Amino acid sequence: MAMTGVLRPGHVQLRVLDLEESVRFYRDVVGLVETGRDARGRVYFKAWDERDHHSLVLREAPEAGMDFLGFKVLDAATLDALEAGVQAFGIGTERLPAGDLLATGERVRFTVPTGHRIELYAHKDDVGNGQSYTNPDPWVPGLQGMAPVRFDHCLLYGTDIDATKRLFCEVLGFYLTERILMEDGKTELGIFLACSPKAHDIAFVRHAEPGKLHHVSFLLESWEQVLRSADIMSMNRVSIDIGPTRHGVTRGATIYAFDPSGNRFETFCGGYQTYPDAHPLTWTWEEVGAAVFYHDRALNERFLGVVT
Ligand code: M3P
Ligand code: FE
Repeated sequence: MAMTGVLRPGHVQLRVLDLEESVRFYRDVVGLVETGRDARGRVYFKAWDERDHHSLVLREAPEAGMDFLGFKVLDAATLDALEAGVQAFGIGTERLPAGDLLATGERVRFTVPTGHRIELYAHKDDVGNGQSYTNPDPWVPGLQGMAPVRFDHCLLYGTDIDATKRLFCEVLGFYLTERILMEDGKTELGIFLACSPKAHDIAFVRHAEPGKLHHVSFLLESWEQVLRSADIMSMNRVSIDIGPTRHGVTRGATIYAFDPSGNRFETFCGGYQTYPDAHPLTWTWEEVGAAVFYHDRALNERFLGVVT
């Protein structure tokens, strides 16, 4: 097997202001499948084509934002080895017991230098995608809303992206796919990191405040589905930030919009596939507009300022 170590972003826990309104939004409008509720009142969802129990967890809180982002790793031995690596890097870790998140094994949690809580875990129950593992049909009838196929990545805003990049690349096995430079032509404003052949599994933008969420992203299968998701946003009076458009960085065809609590989310398709031996792509400050929004070739005022 070629893919070892960290496999993929597996779950994100978001804070929402009104739980039931948010449940209706993520279930009926975004079109995720509700898979459980726990004793602490959290609600769990998965995208239809994911097989692990959940990829999104909602928690009601007075302020929006992200509690933590979890990555699934290959197995328990990998979890132990990466935990030791994070500690050797100089970052303390905490173990959360199996079952603390429904259907999920032990998690190793730590705070990265950008101020975000990141977790690793090796097990989550497989609940299937609604199709058989034998002779499956290609999709499941009766899906609601935008119906993305999977939770894909997060873009996080925080302080020390240089040290976070080192941690992800030197300890967690990620590689740099693209970066955006600041005016000085040296400092990285944004970094795009992959642990897979995706153009990014996580991205960071340098920001004065630690631990901020820019967006949670869900994958759709075609440009037509992206357009349809924009229609669904309009039908439901969802606040659209930008799009449909294309990112220069990663080449995804995208829409950014806001959930009822103001958390930004993205539905997108496309982007390229890559490998760890690919030369990272660099975007200069002069072209930052095209890097982020390829058609407008300019940032909107919300891109750098509005985060939760
Ligand atoms: C994405 C994406 C930036 C581009 C963001 C790209 C920050 O959100 O999914 O490709 O330049
Ligand atoms: Fe994105």
